Amino acid sequence: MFKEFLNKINSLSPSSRIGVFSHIRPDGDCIGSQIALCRWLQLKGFEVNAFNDDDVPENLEWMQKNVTIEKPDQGKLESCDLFILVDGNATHRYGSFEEWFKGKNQPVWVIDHHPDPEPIFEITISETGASSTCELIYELYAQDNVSLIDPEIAKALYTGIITDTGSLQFESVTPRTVEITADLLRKGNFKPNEVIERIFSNKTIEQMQLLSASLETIRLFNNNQIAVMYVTKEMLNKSEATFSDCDGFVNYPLSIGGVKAAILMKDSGSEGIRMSLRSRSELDVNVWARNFGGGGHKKAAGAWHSGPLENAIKEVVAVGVNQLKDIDK
Ligand SMILES: [Mn+2]
Repeated sequence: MFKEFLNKINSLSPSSRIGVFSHIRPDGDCIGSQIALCRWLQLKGFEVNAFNDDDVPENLEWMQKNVTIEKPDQGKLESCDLFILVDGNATHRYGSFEEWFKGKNQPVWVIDHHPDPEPIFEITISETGASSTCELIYELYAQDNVSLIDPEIAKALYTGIITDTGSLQFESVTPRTVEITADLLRKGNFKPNEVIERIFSNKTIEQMQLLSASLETIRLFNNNQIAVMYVTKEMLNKSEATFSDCDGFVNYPLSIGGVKAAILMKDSGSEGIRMSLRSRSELDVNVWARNFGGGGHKKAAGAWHSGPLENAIKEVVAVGVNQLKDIDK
């Protein structure tokens, strides 16, 4: 999987500077894979910069020990000889980098597990069968020298696998994923709760109140097969929460018996509605999201609608209902 990648890395001058990007609105998998890849590159002797336009979420900040994720700027970007993007396979997922990189000569590589990579990268490691990008970074270590994985790296990779698989519950989990997870626990010499509590047990009362209000918005469509839940700006104001507090909310409507797919709509009024689509059936939400300028995986995707909310619900649900009809044929 990493043969060409390793050959090319090993042929770089040791003084090369490598810029590693994680995608905007970062999650556990992209930050975990970014940190673990940066550590590997550092251990190989390279100069490394870790970039993201956005702040690292509070519950993931602890991962930055030997690697600090910084905002990209002109000077730092110019000084990089190579860029590696993790956990997103299109340049628009990397914020300002997309504009900056136009017309530049530095090679760009990508390591990712989302379908349909943009065909523009010098090296594309694209494994849609992998549970997470962190699983792929583990394979990079395994193909190079697995004993380089220390507790810091193990915890970063573990975090990404856990967050991208709903704690090893999703269809994307294979025996290999579980083997890797076990090996990370061994190499990192830590207990799962040590990491899990840092990631998940950090909810605020504002978030709980927002969740409570959101649950009341759940509506079911098409014989209770599609669930829609929403959060509006007014709801945020009332509970003094932010849209980032809605992380994971979509799993509640998705867990209703008989529901095949669920959507969380985050309505910012004039700025439109961001949507998270989740499936636990053959309904492909990547295809669904592509109707609304988005995409992702079969089971998890994101999209956008200009609003207003009731129109969005009507139009988005209609597309899902049609997809269900095609499946039933
Ligand atoms: Mn991922």
